[in-house]
Amino acid sequence: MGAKTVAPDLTVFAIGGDGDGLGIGGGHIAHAARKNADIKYLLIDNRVYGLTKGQASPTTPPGENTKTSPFGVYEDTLDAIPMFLAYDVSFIARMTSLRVKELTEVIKAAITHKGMAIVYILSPCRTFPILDLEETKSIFQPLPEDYARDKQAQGDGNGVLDKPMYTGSFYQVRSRPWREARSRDRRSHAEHETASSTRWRSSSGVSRDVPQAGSVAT
Ligand SMILES: Cc1ncc(C[n+]2csc(CCOP(=O)(O)OP(=O)(O)O)c2C)c(N)n1
Repeated sequence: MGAKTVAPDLTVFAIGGDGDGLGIGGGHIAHAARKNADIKYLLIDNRVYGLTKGQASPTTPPGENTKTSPFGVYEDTLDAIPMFLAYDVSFIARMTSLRVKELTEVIKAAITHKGMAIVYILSPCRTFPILDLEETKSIFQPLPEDYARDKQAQGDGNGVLDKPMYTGSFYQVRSRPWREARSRDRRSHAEHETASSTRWRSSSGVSRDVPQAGSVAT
């Protein structure tokens, strides 16, 4: 969000894994979503903490043996799509790295979208093959044409273990103001207020003197 703030004309991507986006740094998504920051987040899910050599992540399926689950994962799996819907992320899509052309189209749509876009990409890891390559190829199906791309769809067949696993855009809100526009409007409003009055007024009606620019508050 910092990069977008200083260079609003840039298309800004954030790219990370399931461990990063849903575990270690998962708390950030809620806040980027409520600001509707105009960033494109590619969350690449290989169902494991790969770089650190194979620990269970929030999306490692139950029963899977990993470095941190020698007797098999016993937790339930985190379902990212319903979570993004609950956060009101304004563009949500799921695709797989095994379908490069469709993935390219989804990423293009995410770039065109004004506001926060998450492209959730299922991507089997060759070193820690929790997502089996052939199985992954066979379980994906395009989202049905009549799929309701609204909040009613929350949690409905979008689970991380559901089969078939649908790919495509689950949700898109076009009319919500995005963070950079809101902050620009807010700033120009505040500058106008400051120019016309030296008194600060809270929304509850309390007011007090505000020092002029360059003066020293006592
Ligand atoms: C706050 C924090 N904790 C731990 C790490 C160490 N770390 C670096 S990569 C990584 C695994 C990330 O896994 P994932 O996001 O699933 O990506 P993958 O390596 O599988 O592509 C961890 C735990 C870190 N970089 N930052």
